[in-house]
Amino acid sequence: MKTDLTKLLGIEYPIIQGGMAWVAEYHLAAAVSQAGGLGIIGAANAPAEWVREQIREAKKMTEKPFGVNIMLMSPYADEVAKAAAEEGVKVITTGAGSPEKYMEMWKAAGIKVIPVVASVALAKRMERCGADAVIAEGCESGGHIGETTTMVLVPQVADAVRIPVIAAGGIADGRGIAAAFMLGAAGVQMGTRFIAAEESRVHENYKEMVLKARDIDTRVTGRSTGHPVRALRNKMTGEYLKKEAEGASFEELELLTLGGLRKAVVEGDVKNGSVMSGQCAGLIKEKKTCKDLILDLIEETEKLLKGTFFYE
Ligand code: TUI
Repeated sequence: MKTDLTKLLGIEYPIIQGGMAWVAEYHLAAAVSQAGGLGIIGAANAPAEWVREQIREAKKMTEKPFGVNIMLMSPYADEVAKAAAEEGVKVITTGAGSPEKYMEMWKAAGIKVIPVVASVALAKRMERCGADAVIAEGCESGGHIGETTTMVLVPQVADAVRIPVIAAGGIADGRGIAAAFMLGAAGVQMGTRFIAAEESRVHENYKEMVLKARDIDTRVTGRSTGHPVRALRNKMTGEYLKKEAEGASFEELELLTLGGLRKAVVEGDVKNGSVMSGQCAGLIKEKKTCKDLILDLIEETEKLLKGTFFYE
């Protein structure tokens, strides 16, 4: 399947795996790249040494391109930005901020830079400062989110920039991918769907919770603090939202989430931890290997697109 995105990155299928904190480690990233998509190692809040090690391990598992996601709110963002360039990573995606100050260094190293944006204004700014593509991420996504849905963000970003647009947020099957193309995207980024991949090292309790989730099971905490985060509803989100409604301070609320993602992903504490997930969890019913998942997604997408174009 050829699109402007597969051509830009030299990959077989226009599917990027989200750079999820704690979840997107090298086993998952290498499996996605081996299957013809673009795997991503999520640097999240980790120091540069951890990221270097991850990149080296991924290279042992695949010769295909993979990327690193740099979470710009991380205290280690500067050193990780430099380390990723030194390790010869082919693609960098960024989240939770603007990567303008690293752009010159990354472009000089020949890296394809793809920032995640949640608004048209940031998409335009990213194109001006040399981004190769943008990921337009709607608020159906898990984790840290913006205000606008995928359905309305993607076509507005596609109208505003000439570089390829990748749709993210709410996409978990071939119908979502086909819809993203209709909205003007050249590819998709999927996060939650890959949590339930066989190769993902996420705790079984977390995977089970994603597989069992229904349409209405996510909650957004932190709207009042300016750090909205979407996760599956549990004891933690219940307590958080109650405290938030009572006007609790930022510090008190932070105590409830601090280390919460690690608790859920690594320890499997899906009651007190933060089980970050997109709204599309309700669409995900089974675990699959990355290879089966990507091949099934592409087959379903192609079938739908053919149906669309032959319709009279
Ligand atoms: O970054 C994400 N999703 C994330 S990061 C993350 S780590 C975390 N852990 C605990 C608490 C908080 C975060 C979990 N999920 N997605 C990409 C994304 N970027 N979504 C929205 C944005 C965004 C928002 C505003 C990007 C830029 C922006 O404004 C930048 C500017 O300067 O205007």
